[in-house]
Amino acid sequence: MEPFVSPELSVYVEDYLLSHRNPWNLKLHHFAVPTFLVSGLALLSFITLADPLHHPVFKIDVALIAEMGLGVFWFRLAGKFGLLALLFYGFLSGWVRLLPLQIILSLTVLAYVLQVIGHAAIERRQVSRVGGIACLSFGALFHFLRSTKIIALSCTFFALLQTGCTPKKLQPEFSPFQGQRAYQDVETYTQFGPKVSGTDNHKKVADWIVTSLKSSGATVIEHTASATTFTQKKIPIRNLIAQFNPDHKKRILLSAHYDSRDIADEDKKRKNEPILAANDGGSGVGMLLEFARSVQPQTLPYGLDLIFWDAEDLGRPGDPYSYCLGSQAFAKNPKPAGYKAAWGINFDMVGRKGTVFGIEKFSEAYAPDLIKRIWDAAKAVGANSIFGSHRFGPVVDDPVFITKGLGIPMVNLIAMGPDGKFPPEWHTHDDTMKVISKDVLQALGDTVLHVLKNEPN
Ligand code: 1BN
Ligand code: ZN
Repeated sequence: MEPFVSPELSVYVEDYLLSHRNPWNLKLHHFAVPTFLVSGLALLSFITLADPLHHPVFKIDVALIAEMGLGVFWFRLAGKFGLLALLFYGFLSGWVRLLPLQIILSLTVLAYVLQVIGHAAIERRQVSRVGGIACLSFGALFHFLRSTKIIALSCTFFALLQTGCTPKKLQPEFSPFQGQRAYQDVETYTQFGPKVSGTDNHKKVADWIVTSLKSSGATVIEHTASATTFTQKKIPIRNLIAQFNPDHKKRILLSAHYDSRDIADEDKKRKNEPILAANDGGSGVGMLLEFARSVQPQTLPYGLDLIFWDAEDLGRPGDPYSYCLGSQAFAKNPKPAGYKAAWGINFDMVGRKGTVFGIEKFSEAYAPDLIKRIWDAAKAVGANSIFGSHRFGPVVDDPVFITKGLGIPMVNLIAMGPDGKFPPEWHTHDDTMKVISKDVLQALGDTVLHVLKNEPN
């Protein structure tokens, strides 16, 4: 049966239903016909004043019953928003006169309105929500004034269409992760020379990262502070934060440090000279810059933050709190203030040939579900060769301060073998491009994008 509405309106409504959640795949006429039938019945009862269901106390009439019936339709079609909108309408139009019920309904309405406002802000659907609320108010007003019920019903109809339908679930999409481009970034990173916090090279690499992030469309903010190293040197801290969908409340965090160590204390020669840090600095930077390029923020039902920690590697061996000065400063005084994310992954020394990631014990204690998701994702994308089952640590690294300070569960992906040792070039002058593998970067990128794509809505 064709809908009793103009073709233009029919196309508009059908389009609307197609692009929104519509679990029973309802078509306009599935509810337009009953709407008009019951509206006619209501109008008839109103004109003739013959209201067989009239009750003096509860003020029940045919229209109420009819609209409650429609409410069931809408509840199926539109979920709780549709039903709550209907209750709101019923309340306003004075049908429900029992005080306790009115109080409950008032609270429900308040919760509903807050939820609508919240959703509108998050989903940027202000126009349709506002339109819905406007229609709803008109409907209620008409009914209050006891004008023609068909007008009231029509308003309710459109109000529910507007407010009741929730947008289709977003399917997160990413451009393919390109290990080659991440590798290229690691190379550029090493070409800056050593990047010790507070030095000229460090400033240059930070500016390069910011430029790259901005060209990927991120909103970049900087968290600055000052810190004292274990040698009592005062250094400026500059954590770099790239945000995608900065207005979303739900956030996911990917992080890595971008500074490089000031000494090669694990080397046999030139122990006091700074290192290039292709893996211990560069690999995490390469991963994050490539994530920034592959993100398609408009498809994400969450906000994504990429944080580049400063001053991770100026510590004294055996003194864990002398490392991670950037993340420690952030945890004390985050930016944006009150910063929180649902979960996070940190990338530290992730680009080495032959890396097999094990399970770091802090991560296991604080984010066991996320570990499972990452390892399962690796299987799903065929990257299981870089994920093993050995457990190691705990390693005090940037994510520990973020988890403990801000309550964000994080997994640290860091190359430590079953023997509890970092790779042989760690904190030596051999940490150069020679140890980096674009295949490892690729496999890790594919894995993490799989996790991000399958984040529950
Ligand atoms: C990791 C890579 N870290 C520094 N570069 C932090 C750390 C240092 C973790 C020493 C354990 C021991
Ligand atoms: Zn290091």
